Order: sequence, then C-alpha cells, then structure tokens
Amino acid sequence: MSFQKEISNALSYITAHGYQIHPEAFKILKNLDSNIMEIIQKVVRFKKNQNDTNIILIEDIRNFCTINISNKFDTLTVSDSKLQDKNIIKTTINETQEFEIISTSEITINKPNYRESFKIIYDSADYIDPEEGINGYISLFKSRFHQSLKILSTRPESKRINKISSIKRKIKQEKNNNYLENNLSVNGNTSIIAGLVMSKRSKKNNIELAIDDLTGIINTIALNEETIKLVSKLTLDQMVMLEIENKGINHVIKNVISPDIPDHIPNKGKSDGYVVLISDLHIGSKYFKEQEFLKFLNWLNSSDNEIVSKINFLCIGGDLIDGVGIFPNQEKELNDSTIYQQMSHLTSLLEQIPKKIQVFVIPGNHDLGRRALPQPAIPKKDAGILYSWKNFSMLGNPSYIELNGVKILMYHGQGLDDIIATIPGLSYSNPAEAMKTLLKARHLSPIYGQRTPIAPEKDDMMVISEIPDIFHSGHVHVMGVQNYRGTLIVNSGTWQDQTPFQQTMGIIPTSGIAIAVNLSTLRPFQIDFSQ
Ligand code: D5M
Ligand code: FE
Ligand code: ZN
Repeated sequence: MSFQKEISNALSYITAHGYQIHPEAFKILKNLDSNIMEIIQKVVRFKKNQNDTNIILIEDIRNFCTINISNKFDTLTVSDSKLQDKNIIKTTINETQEFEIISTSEITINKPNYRESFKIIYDSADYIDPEEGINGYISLFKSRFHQSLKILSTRPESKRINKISSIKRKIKQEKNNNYLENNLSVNGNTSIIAGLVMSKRSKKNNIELAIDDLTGIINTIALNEETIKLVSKLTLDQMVMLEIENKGINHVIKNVISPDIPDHIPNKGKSDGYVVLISDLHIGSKYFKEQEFLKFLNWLNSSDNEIVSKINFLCIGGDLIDGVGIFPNQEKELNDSTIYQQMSHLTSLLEQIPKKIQVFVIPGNHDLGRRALPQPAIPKKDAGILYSWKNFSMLGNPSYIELNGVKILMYHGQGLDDIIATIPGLSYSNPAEAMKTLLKARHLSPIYGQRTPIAPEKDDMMVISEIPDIFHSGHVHVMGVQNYRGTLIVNSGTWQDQTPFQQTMGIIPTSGIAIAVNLSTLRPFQIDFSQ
C-alpha cells in the first residue's frame, strides 16, 4: 500500500470512530516508519477504554511507538565498546521483590555499532526567576493551578467543571430568597470542581477538604469509606478535581480525580545502553562509605564486564557532599570539616569515572547553592572542576533529561519528607510508594510551609508537566523500585551509613548499591557493593 493511502486510511479510521487528530500528532504520524494503521487502532482502542478525550495528541501516538525525534541539543557519540567478553558480573546482583532478576550472561550484545544520544529537555535552573514576598507566592500558586488544570483537561469530567464562585452564588441567591436549607433547589445536584487542596481535616467518620480554584474556596466533605480512602491519599496544596453533591450547606464528595499520569507504554532506547542511577554520597561525612564507593568506581573502570561496557550514562541525584552547617552539631559527624575539603574529596573520586560515561548531576539539600526548591545547579565557583569536564552536565533540581529517547525526571526528593509525614500508609521504608503519590499529584513538592523550603517562583517548576519514563530520586536513603502506569520509579538509596539522626527516626538506609537500567528494556538491576 502506498504511504499516502496508508495515511488516508488511518485518517478515515480516526474519524469513523468519532476521533480527531491534533495537527502536531498528525505531523509525527506522518514521520513514522512503522505500521501507521496498527498504531492508530491501538490508540483509539486505548482512548476508548480509558474514556479519554476524542482528540489524539502527540502523547497518545508516543505511547504506542518509538519516535525518532531529531536532536535539538548536544549529541554524544560513544564509541563502540569492546563487548566480546561475556564474563559474569563480579559484584552480586541481589534479589528484591520488585526486580526482575536476570543472570548477566543472558544479556546478549547484538548491536555493536550503536549511537548513544542525550538531550537536556528541561533544566529548572534555566528558569529560576523568583518574585519577592507575597506576590511571588500568589503567582507560584496561580501557575500551579493553571498548569494542573491543563493536565486535568484531558479528562472527560473536566468539561463539566463549575467555578466555585458560581456554585456559592447560586446557594446564596436561594438562601436570600428564604428557601429553607433542606429545600434548596440545588440540593441533590452534582457538580465538578477543580482546585488546590487548602486544608484537610480528618475527623472520626469523615474528612473535610477546603478547595480553592482562584474564584473562591469551598468546604467539601468525604463521608463514605471509599471517598475517605481516596481523599486521605491527597496531599495539601495539590490540585484535584472533585465531583460533589450539594446537600443543604454541605458539599459531599462523590468522586476524587487526581491529575495523575496516564497508563502508558514508555519510550525505550533502540540500542542496548545502560544508565546507572546513584544519589546521596554524603562525601565528607564520617558515615560516607568510601570503600564501597571506591569499589563502585573500580567496577565502572573494569574492562571485562558486560554491563559495564554498555554503561554510557550516570545520573547523580543530589547530596554529593555532606556540607557544613546543614543541621545542628554537624561538625561532630564530619571527616572533612570544610566545604573546600569536601569538594576536593568529591572531585578526586568523581575524576575516576570513565570519560566515556556522560554524567548528569543535580544538587540535594546538603549541596552548595540555594536550599529552596527548585535548586540551581551546584555553583560553578565551588565546583569549577566538575564544570570543566566535558562528560559532566551540572543541572538544577529538578531536571528532565532524555537518554537514547528515554525521558528521565531527576529530582533529589526533599518533598518526600512532607508527603511521608502527612499521608497515612507511607513510610521511609517504601520511598517508591511515596514517589508514586507525587506522580499522582503531578507535583514534586506540593506541600507548602512545612519542612521543605519552596522559593516564590513566578512559574511553578515543580509541576510534573511531562510524563517521565524513569522517575529518579534519592534523599530518603532507602532504595525502592516500582513500575507505576508505565513509569519506572527508582529511589537510588545512599552511600552513607546510618547517621544518629536516622537512627532516632528509625530509618534503615540501603547503602552501597547502584541501580543500572537497561534503556532498551527499562529493566532495573541492582549492583551491590556493600559486601
Ligand atoms: O536525608 C537523610 C534522611 O533523613 C532521609 O531519609 C530523609 C530524612 N530526613 C531529612 N530531613 C528530615 C526532616 N526534616 N524530617 C524527617 N526526616 C528527614 P538527608 O537529606 O540526606 O539529610
Ligand atoms: Fe541525603
Ligand atoms: Zn537529602
């Protein structure tokens, strides 16, 4: 069949099923080299099942194929590695529930001359532009509201969103007309509202939520077991869409719709390359496990290892050093007592990373630079040497990168403290579940005014505007891996032993383990250097 015919058949299929295609999605469709009709049929079937909008977007197409997007940014070519040797990996690969365990000898190398590519898709550091005082926070929340509303607009329920001000006006008018509360004509009506969760009060048999949509604030209540459970998982200051039923002056929650990520097929790399994910080195701390980290560096330099020869990328998710003055009496826990010592210690270790590996670094709450989120990259004046290495990209926290077409969201994870402290059922022992809560809220640090400092940025850069294929965090110091709706969630643990603070908090760290992900399958492996 000619290409034109194939396109025209696909378009007929789309319209025959009551769907439309966005011009940008159409452009991508035309550039595909795979079976267009098959992809369109899958997209339509999926959208029907999901009760999704009738417009086919780029996202929908992307979910069902591998798209070759031209590189707008730097491209790195990693020369062919000598991959003949099939030795079993020297370090142990431990079994955990979430991991698919494969003996390394099962991995075959069939594409020796591949081209590896990376792009920096979004570095929050490039957009930092705070506004002073209260105005800054007003624009931050407005930006959060509008970005999240855009995310929610793909849901069919969003077409019925009512402004909170108009719901309140109606009730007020009726009350002014001296209707008795129980006789209000709005009684029994259901409406959809969408706004930020301003307060959440758990009582014995219900939860009260106040929702603000910039036109007004409305108090709603969850009364039955099912809605109470859904509401209890919402975080303060996150966006949510609610279906409410008016009962007198009460607005009873009937349904809870979080922005969430759609169930999707992630992008996968065309070649067999690996990315290694690590975080929370805490160099300078007495508890930094230097021997284990040296073993890791040694492993990266080994020439006889199959996985190693295919590692082209390394993501470091923050807390590279322990810092100075980060918490009270920290000096008693430091081996390197000055920032200068810590940074040169860091440099002497990172220097040992093979230059063929492209390294992406974001800061954490222990690193140098601004503490409030989003964090600019570790400053050049303190980390000039790292900036001078061509294989290093110093990025802000958070950042999105794309490795062989796989989109990775890197975020240190500070906001997880507030999430774990306030959402029932979450704990430091299961960080991936807490990270899932962030994906559902489509926000990396929704809760304002508690432990995590957030800067009054004009644009809320902590909204998860893109759907990541891999979501990488650290901070918690406990390893966790989970697949959620097609996104691989990874918390990469730490290289620091348990600190006295963590002991009092009951946090048992997972230290000395690196996580390698095969970019062509998104299969995670853990490589344990702790023994
Ligand atoms: O965080 C190390 C660990 O300590 C990690 O599990 C989070 C936890 N942590 C850090 N700050 C707090 C606060 N303020 N409350 C509760 N738990 C916290 P690190 O960033 O490496 O110090
Ligand atoms: Fe840390
Ligand atoms: Zn941290």
